[in-house]
Amino acid sequence: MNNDIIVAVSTPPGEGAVGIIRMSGNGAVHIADKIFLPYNKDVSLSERRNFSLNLGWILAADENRIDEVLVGIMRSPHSYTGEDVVEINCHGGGAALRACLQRCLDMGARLAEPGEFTKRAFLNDRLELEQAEAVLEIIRAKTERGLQLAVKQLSGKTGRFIAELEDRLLGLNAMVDASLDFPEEVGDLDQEEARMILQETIGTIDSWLEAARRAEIYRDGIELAIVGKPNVGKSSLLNALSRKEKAIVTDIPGTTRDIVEEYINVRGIPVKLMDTAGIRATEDLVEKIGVEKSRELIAQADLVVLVLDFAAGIAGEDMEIFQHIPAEKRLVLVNKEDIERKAISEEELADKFSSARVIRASVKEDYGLDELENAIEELLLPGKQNADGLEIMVNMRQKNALLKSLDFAENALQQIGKVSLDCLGVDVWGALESLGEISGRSLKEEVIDRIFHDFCIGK
Ligand SMILES: Nc1nc2c(ncn2[C@@H]2O[C@H](COP(=O)(O)OP(=O)(O)OP(=O)(O)O)[C@@H](O)[C@H]2O)c(=O)[nH]1
Ligand SMILES: [Mg+2]
Repeated sequence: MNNDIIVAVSTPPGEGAVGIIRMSGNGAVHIADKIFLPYNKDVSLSERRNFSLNLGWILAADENRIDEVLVGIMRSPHSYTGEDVVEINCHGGGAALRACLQRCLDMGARLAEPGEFTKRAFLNDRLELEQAEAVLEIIRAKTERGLQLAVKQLSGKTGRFIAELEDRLLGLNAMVDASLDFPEEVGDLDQEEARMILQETIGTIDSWLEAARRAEIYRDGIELAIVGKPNVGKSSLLNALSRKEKAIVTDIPGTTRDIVEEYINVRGIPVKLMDTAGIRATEDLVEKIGVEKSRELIAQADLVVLVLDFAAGIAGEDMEIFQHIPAEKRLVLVNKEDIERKAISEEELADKFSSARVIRASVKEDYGLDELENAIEELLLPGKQNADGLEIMVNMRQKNALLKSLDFAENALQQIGKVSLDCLGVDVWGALESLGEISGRSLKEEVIDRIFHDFCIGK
């Protein structure tokens, strides 16, 4: 095991009431002792109780006081990393914190690499691999909702789920191996049961990948493009949704030339809004470039709101843009509902946009925006009511492992009865091993145990 002492500032950069320096490694308390002058000089830091908070000063090399601090001690193994951990609570702000950090380095600690405290927690069996990964997700979570999901993973939900899957596949693996190695005692493989186990496995992995896709939306957010003809109220919509006066709004068509971006939070989903130049056939070179960009954005965005104007009616250009938007990304917002003389009828809307969700709104009077937010959520997370709470954080590595496992399981299911037990075993083993990449569990010994346990061979 790595025995050096690592240290880092563990609070975010910038001004704050307190800034915390965290040091981990056996001997960390000793290092802190050398640079710390306690209020109560009779008892040195090394002699203090575990989990005590100790008031005093951090001293410079020339014994001048750098900062008044509170030092917390958590000795091995009862700490986050499982090693001796010292936390020095300094006053926030750069200078004192940096000087304290430097003193720890002077005394022989080294600067921690990103994520190294969590890595040590994993290496010292304080955290499961997924829990360690969840900690990193927590640090990165963008919205409250994303944070809740990360916390859920940390509590071991993922771990239990994987363990169940592994267990089922281990059973199947034992069935295959037993029929292969002890045909006399065990007989042929029960194909019906094997099929059932594989179907269950595939179903579970599928639903898990779906839950992961939902969680990804909360974690990574989506991009939403606002498109439509000039002057329909696209920039007004961006301003209303973000509650800022970010984009310029005028009654002159062609006001927006560049793409204006703003981040908002829709029911916990981080959404990047992109307001575009009004799309129309034009001779103006600058506008033409803007229109071209709008087309690109439609392709790139996860959702597209086509804004229409009750005052202006539906033009050929509107239908052309609408056709450009893939069906699963389409939302139509008919704006300026507040005006008296409407140029768009209900029949026309029903007729032309039957395949899309149509929302009547007045950005000016703050009407219909709630419905728009609902529609965004429903398009992204269909069936949310039923599936609420079933989101699970999965990172790239875990997702790839799941896809691999799914692949093996599907192969195995197809091959039952068609190939030798040997070949079937390879796929079942592959499915298991891919899951092992997530749990970090080595299965080799358990497989052997299972054969002897389930079939009582060699009793
Ligand atoms: N009556 C009424 N006017 C609105 C509403 N929403 C926007 N407007 C007005 O419509 C005009 C155009 O608004 P913008 O938000 O600049 O429209 P845009 O689609 O961004 O226009 P371009 O940038 O030129 O493409 C402004 O005068 C707005 O005040 C609404 O709900 N009702
Ligand atoms: Mg605009």
